[in-house]
Amino acid sequence: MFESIADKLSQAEKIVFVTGAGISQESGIPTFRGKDGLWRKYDAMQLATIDAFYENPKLVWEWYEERRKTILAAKPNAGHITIADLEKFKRVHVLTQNIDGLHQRAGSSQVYELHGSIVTIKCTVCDFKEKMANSFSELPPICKCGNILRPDVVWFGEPLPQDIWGQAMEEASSCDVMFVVGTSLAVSPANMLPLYAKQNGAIMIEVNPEETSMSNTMDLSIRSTSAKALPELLSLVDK
Ligand code: BV8
Ligand code: ZN
Repeated sequence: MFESIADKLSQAEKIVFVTGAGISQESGIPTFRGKDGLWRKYDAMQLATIDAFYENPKLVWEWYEERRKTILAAKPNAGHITIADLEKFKRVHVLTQNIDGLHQRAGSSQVYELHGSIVTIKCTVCDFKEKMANSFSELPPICKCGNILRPDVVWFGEPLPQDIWGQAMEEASSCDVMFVVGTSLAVSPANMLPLYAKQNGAIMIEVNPEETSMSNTMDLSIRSTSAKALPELLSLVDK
């Protein structure tokens, strides 16, 4: 089984990874599923909305500040690092739903942050946007134009950044191999990217300890964790 995949992997020119919270789970960052998905008594899906923000911006900011501390204290794991290393031998693009920046910290250079980044802030009104230097004494922080600042992430009900989404669809539709790693594929439109690759005849490989809605359409679906399976799998690529 792996032999046939090994050949395809070695022949592949462009390899695309679609990743979700699961690839950062072994770096100590909670996923959105089950007990992980709860903060205080709030469901992540509730808090990650523009309505929740305007209803209680201080609460939403406290949630993001806590997540940012966890993320800045975390380190990329063998899953992130293996993907970054592969760039030495193959054209690699990472289409991630994660806002934690761990792919970039592992050394990946072609990372498309579909849902934004927790280390960038922007104004709710003017076009002010910058990387966060340090924590804010006051929450919610106020922009120099007098309006409140928000994390530069995509909340439910908000469109993805069109330029990044356009490029992501492009890469997904023109790859030879797509790895779908650590995502439940529960959130759209990101969960459509594997369909574009499948339609383009790409080899589809999934890494997830649990089955997902697309497991039975994969060429290979590995029930393991990303930090364990990705180094093994990518060791098959003859360098
Ligand atoms: C939009 C940023 C349109 C913020 C996020 C009803 C039906 C269908 C769709 C909808 C609907 N109602 C609304 C929608 C659309 C909605 C949506 O999909 N809702 C879902 C909940 C049904 N989508 C949107 O709103 C999107 N926008 O559609 O806009 C539009 C167009 C024009 C004008 C106006 C509007 C915006 C979606 C983006 C929301 N922002 N994040 C933040 O992070 O705070 S989504 C967030 O949740 C993540 O980014 C990620 O996308 C998602 C969580 O999914 P995963 O990453 O997959 O994580 P999860 O915990 O679910 O699963 C982890 C997996 O890893 C599991 O399978 C587990 O088994 C596995 N795993 C665990 N450990 C490991 C592992 N795998 C490997 N190794 C391990 N160690
Ligand atoms: Zn402003």
